[in-house]
Amino acid sequence: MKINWFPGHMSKALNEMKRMLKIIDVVIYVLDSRAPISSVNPSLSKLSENKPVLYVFNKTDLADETKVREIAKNFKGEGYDYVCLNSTMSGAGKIIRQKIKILANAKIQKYLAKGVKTTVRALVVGVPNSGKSTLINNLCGKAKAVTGDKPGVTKQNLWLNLGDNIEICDTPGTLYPNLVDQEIALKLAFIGSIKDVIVDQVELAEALIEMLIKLYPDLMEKRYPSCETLDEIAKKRGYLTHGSEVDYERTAQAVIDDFRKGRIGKITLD
Ligand SMILES: Nc1nc2c(ncn2[C@@H]2O[C@H](COP(=O)(O)OP(=O)(O)OP(=O)(O)O)[C@@H](O)[C@H]2O)c(=O)[nH]1
Ligand SMILES: [Mg+2]
Repeated sequence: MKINWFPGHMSKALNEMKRMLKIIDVVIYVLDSRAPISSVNPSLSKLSENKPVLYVFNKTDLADETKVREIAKNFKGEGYDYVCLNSTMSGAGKIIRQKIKILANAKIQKYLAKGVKTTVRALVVGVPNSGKSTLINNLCGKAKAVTGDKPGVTKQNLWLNLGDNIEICDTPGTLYPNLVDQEIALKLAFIGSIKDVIVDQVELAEALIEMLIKLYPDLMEKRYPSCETLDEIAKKRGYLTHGSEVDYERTAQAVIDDFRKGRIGKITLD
């Protein structure tokens, strides 16, 4: 199985983001804490290399917090910083506002010296489904951006005024033209960043089980006692077709869904 997903709207979105860069003061880079390193997209990193960046380790409620904090520590330095949060929690936006102001402080002070209160413009980027639109709605205090439990929901840029002299732009989730590293591709597929219809769900679930048994054996044993394969999980749960054959598709969906909903536990795969 070779996983790659780079539809036309992503290429268009990346080009548009490049064009917009000159009016952007801060990039808000939303990562999925269940696979934070894999959700660093080289195209987006290149785009933001000369801008202050706030890395948002999102979906911490579903992730292995100790591991996330360990990884996140490396995302702080001159001109860049991070926060770990759950965008569905009310109040999570407050810390983002503060960090935007700190990262854009040079511009704010420059204008203040001339007696002008300038507007700070932030661009929210990230792989599909990482929670960009949810984060923006949290910042707005209203559901202004469309969100959804699948990748590719946002199709075009959306500028919103947050008040307090901050404007923010939601963008479509983007991947990159050639997902060479198939381990990264798998992790992106596990977290729902790659459209399910283009990935064989049975192979995906088998790969997920194999990876989780290595990394989180106790959580797997708790969720699927004495099972190490899709076959065993299917039989134990009675997921069989009418002819009493194992229903691999149904079992695969159940396992992937268990992982995505956090039912196996709080997991981070890098
Ligand atoms: N548990 C949990 N779910 C979240 C969090 N943030 C977002 N979600 C959910 O993740 C899904 C995707 O959220 P969106 O905000 O639409 O993601 P997006 O990055 O805008 O996605 P695209 O527009 O497709 O790139 C939705 O079902 C959200 O409810 C979070 O911190 N924790
Ligand atoms: Mg979106």
